[in-house]
Amino acid sequence: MKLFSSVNDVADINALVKEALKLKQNPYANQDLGKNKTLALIFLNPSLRTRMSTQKAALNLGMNVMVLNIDKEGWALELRDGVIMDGSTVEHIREAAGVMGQYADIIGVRSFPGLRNREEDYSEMIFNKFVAFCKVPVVSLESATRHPLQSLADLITIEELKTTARPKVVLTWAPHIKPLPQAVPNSFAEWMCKADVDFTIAQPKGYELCADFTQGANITYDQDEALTGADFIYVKNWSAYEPYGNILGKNEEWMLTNEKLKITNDAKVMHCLPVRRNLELSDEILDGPNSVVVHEAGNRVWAAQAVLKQMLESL
Ligand code: SN0
Repeated sequence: MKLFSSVNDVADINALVKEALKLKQNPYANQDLGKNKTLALIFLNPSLRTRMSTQKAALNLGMNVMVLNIDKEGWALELRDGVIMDGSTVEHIREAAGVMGQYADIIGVRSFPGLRNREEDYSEMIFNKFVAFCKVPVVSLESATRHPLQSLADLITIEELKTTARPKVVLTWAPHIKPLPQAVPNSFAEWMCKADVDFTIAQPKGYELCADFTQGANITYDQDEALTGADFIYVKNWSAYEPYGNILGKNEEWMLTNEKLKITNDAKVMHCLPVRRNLELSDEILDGPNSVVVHEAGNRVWAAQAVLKQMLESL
């Protein structure tokens, strides 16, 4: 594997999940594979799970790891071509990414969307420039429109915890005070549409995701209808795709509670984290027996390790 930016870069998602679960059983079996190989993790935005789990995954494979919080510790990056750099930007992404490719065998990049210019965000301008200029394999650590390592960890979690062959999985919108990216729900939707699950998305009117990511999903504005008989509930806020990046009212009644769990099949509750308690998800759910959010975050290691292993094998 030379690029991991979406589910479309994966030849066989079931095989990748199996590989991840095998690594979970025997994390240090491939210590020689990463010997003298270097992973550089480049963050343009904050991270806890992605940073630590990807670093741990690389160490399990015997790799060396370098982390650069380029937004705080690097030179201010210029992304546009053909401009006179007489303002605040110091270094062009062409040189910056090119240099990183000299130091690393694999590069991971995190870059959130600006949520102002939809065309720019959905063209994955920043992520694609890193890919083009660094000239080594690149793994997405969440880009403007997708978070594939998260989605792979989510699928691993569902595979591990499911009690029926084809579980009902519901992605439900949750309230928030800030406009958040569509990357996590887009990505979760496109992975679930390819997985062997019965997949439903529930959201208030106006929060429809870009249809490119939701082909084959059941889509409803009725949260109760969606939750009925659910085996897994994936809770996430996102801002509107149209008008792009907007918040369309509080919709506080969309927060999941124990009362709402009664109509589910004792559903397991998932969230990519970070989660704002009692805004997106109630204390009673997060501290109760149905929450699997910490277990899910634990699986981020095996998702990253399965992907890095395939990349190392193709170097
Ligand atoms: C990010 C998102 O894409 O929704 C990262 C998720 C892995 N979440 C946030 O930016 C949360 C910010 C906040 O203020 O709650």
